[in-house]
Amino acid sequence: MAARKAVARGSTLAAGRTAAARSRSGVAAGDESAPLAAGSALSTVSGPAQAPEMPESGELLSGDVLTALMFRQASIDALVRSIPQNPLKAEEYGMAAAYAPAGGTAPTDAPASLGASTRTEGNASAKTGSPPEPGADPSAQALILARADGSGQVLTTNQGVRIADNQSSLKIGLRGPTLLEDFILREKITHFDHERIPERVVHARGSAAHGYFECTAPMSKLTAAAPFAESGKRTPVFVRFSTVAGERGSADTVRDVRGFAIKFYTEDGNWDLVGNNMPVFFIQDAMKFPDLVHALKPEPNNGIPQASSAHDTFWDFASLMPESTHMLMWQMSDRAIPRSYRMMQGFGVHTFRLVNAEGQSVFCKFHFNPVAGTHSLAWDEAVKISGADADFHRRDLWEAIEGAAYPEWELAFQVFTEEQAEDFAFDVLDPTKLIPEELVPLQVVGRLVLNRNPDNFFAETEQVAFCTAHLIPGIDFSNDPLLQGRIHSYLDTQISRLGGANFHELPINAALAPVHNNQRDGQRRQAVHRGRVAYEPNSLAGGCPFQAGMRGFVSFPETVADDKVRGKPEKFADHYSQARLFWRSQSAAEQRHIINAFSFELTRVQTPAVRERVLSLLANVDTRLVEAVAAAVGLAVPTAAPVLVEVDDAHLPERSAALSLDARPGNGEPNARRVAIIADAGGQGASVVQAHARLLARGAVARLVGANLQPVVTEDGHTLPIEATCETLPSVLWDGVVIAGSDSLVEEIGRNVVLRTFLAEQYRHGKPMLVLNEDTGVRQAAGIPADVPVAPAADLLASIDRFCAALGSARDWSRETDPPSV
Ligand code: HDE
Repeated sequence: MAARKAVARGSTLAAGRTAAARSRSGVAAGDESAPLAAGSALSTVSGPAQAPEMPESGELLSGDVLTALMFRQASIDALVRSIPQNPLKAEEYGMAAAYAPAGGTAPTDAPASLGASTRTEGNASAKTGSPPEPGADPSAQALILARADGSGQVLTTNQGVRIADNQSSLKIGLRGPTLLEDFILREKITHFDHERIPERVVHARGSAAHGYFECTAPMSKLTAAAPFAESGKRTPVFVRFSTVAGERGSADTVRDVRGFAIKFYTEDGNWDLVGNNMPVFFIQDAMKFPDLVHALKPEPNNGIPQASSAHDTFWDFASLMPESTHMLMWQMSDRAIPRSYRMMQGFGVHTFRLVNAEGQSVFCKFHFNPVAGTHSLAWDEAVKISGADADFHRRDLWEAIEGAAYPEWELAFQVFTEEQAEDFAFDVLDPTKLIPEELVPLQVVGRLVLNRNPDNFFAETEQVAFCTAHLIPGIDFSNDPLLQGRIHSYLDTQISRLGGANFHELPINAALAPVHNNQRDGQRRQAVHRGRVAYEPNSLAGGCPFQAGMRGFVSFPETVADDKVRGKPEKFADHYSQARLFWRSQSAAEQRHIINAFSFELTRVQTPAVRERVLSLLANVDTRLVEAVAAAVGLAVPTAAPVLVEVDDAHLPERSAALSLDARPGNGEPNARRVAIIADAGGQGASVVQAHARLLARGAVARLVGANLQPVVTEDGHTLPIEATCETLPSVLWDGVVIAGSDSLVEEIGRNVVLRTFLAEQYRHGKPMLVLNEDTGVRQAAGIPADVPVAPAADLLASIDRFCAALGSARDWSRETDPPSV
C-alpha cells in the first residue's frame, strides 16, 4: 500500500518538472525553433563534436536558460581555444628563467561570469547573496566583516533561534530531572567545553594591539618591500608581545626574554617579523631549539618552576652550550624585566636580506627603538608585581592605548654588504652575535605606532598566527641556520594550534592583499570557491589565477655550491668576545644587577656542579663578574671553560654605548606612567588639586590613594575622591609618588606599616618621590632619606615638572644598597 502511494506521487512530480523546465527555457511544447544539441547544453556529460555557435547576445547568469547555457559552452570553447598550449612552459627552463620567472596574463575578453560554478548563481537569496565582483576576495578586507555586536539584540542559539529562557534547563516539573532534548543547554555547554585551544609551545603569554607602520625615509633603493616605498605611506600592523617560558596564565613581569612579533598587512601580502626584545639568541642552529625549550620549561617530573629559568635543567643545558653565554648576559640583565612592553626595544635578531626592484641585495638587521625609551623594573619590584598584578604589562599596554598615549617605536635598518660581512671577525649568520652600531650605524626608516586595542582577546591576540615564512617581495632570508629552521616551525605549529591548514582565513590572519590560488578544502574552510577549476595550468578558467612572474616573490638567486654536511662555520666557535663587549658596555648599576641575577638564579639551582659549570663560562667574560657570583653561591672560581678559538677583542669596540640602557632614556616624558598621590584630610587640598592637574597635563596618570575609598574632605575644604588604597594597588604598581604632607598623615605613617612600606619601596626601587606642603616630617616618619625633594608652595608646578622629568628617566639606582637600608 505504502509503495503504491510513493510511485503515484513520483509520477505527478516528474510531469510537473518537465513542464516547468520547458517554460523556463523558453521552448514551448511543439515549438521547433529549439536549437539542435540544446540537450547537451542542459546536460553535464557528452556533447557534439563542435561547440554550439555563440549566440548573438548572451549572459550566463540571467535571461533565457538555454541561451545562457549555450553561450557558456561556446564561451568556454573559445577561451580554451585561445590558449592552444601552455604559454609559460618554454620559460621554465634554464638559469635565465630562474632569475626572472615569466608571469602569466589574464584573458582580456572572457566574460567574468565564466568563473561561476553554476548558472544558478544569479538566483540570489538572503543567504547566497549576489555573484561576486570579478576577481573578488571578500576576506581581504577590514575586520568589520567579522566583527559581531550584540547590543540591542536578543540571545539566540548558534543556529539563530531566539532563546526564551537563559536561566534554567528544561526539566520535568520544577524539581524533576533535566531532559536530554534540551538542545539549548547542550549546545551552550558543548561549546563551552571546547572553548580552549592549545596554547603556544613557547610565547604562550602575550598581549597585542593594532596600529600602523609609517615610512619616513623611502628605502626603494635598497628594497622593493611595499612598506618602505614612500615617505608617509602607512601599512596596517598587528603586534604581539610575549614572554617565552611561562604558560598562558603566568605573570607578566618574570625574568625572561620578550617576544616582539609584527604582522604587516601590506598590499603585497602579509609580512611577519617575529623578533625579540634582545638582539641575540641562545643557540646557533634550529637543531637545538627543542632541547633549549625542554630545559627551560618547568621540569617534567613535577611541573616546577613556572615561567622561570632559575632551575637545574635550564642551567645544566645552558652551561653545556657555551654559545649561549652572550644571550645569558642579556637575559640576566635589566632587559629581561622591562617596565613596559612600550618601553622595550625590538629586534629581528637574524640577518635578513633586502632585495630591490633590480634584484640587488644587501644584508639587514631590523631594530625597533621605543620613543618612550628602554626602561626596566628593579628585580625586587618585578617579583612583587607578579603577585600584586600578574597582568602588569597587559594592563599597561591596554591602558596606554585607551588613554591615547600611543606606544611608538622608530624602525631602523642596519644595512651591510656581503663584502663587509666577510670582513667582520664574527659571522653575520650566527644569531648569538650582534653587529655593534659602531661598525654599522642605524638608519631610521619609519615609525611603528600602536593606536587600537583588539576587540576580542581570543579572536585576535590568541588566534593571530605569526610565521617567519610570511615574506613579501623585497625581503628575503639569510642562511642563518636558526632562521632556516624557523621557516618550517611556525607554519607547522599553527596547523596544530589553530586546527588545520586554513588558519590563514581567520579574520586576524587574513591578508589585506587578495588571496587566489588552487588550495582547496581542509578543516574549517571559509572561502566558497566558484567554478570547477582548481589547478594550474588550465585553459578552462582562461589560465587563471596565473603566476605573477617578476611581479611576484622571487627568491634572491644566491650562489651556493658546497658539500652536503652537518656542521658550523669556524667563526661560530667564538663564544665569549661579544659577551665581554656587553659586560664592558654596561653601567655600574647594570653590572650590579647582572651579578645579582646570576647569583639569584644559581642559588635556586640545586646541583653545585651545574653552578660551577656556569661559573666556568663567566670566567671567560669578566673576573669581577665571576668572583662576585662565585662568592654569592659559596664556590671558588673554577677553571675557565675551554676557549675554542682565540679572538682579539680589538675587533670590537671597547664599549658599545647603545648596549646600555643609559643610552636609551627616550623622550623623557611621563608617557602614561602611574603616579600615586597620597593625601589625607589633614592636608592642603589646593596643592593636591594643582599637582594632580599638572601631572595629568604632562601625560602622567595620577590617582589619589588613601586608606579606603571614602572621599577625603581636606582642611581647606576640598573633597578628594580617593581612587585606590595602598593595599589594593601597592607601591610596586606605581612609577612615582606625590605625598600631600600633613600632621595627621605623618602620624598615620608612624602607625601604619603598609603605608611605610609603600613609601620605603618607592624609595628603594629608585622611583621619583615628592612631598607637598613643605612637610619634612613625612620623610622622617617614613624613614626615607632627605634627598627626597619637598615642593615649596611657590614652586609647586616647577617641582611637578622636575618630578615628571625624573619619571621619564632611568631609575635612581644610587639608592640601592647592599643590604638594602630602606
Ligand atoms: Fe620562536 N616559536 N622559535 N623564536 N617565537 C614560536 O610559534 C621556534 C626563535 C618568537 O606572538 C612558536 O606560534 C623555533 C627566535 C616569538 O605569536 C614556535 C626556533 C626568536 C614567538 C616557535 C625559534 C623567536 C615565537 C610557538 C628556533 C626571536 C611568538 C607558537 C629554530 C628572533 C609569536 C608559535 C606570537 C613563537 C618556534 C627561535 C621569537 C613553536 C623552532 C630566534 C616572538 O613555532
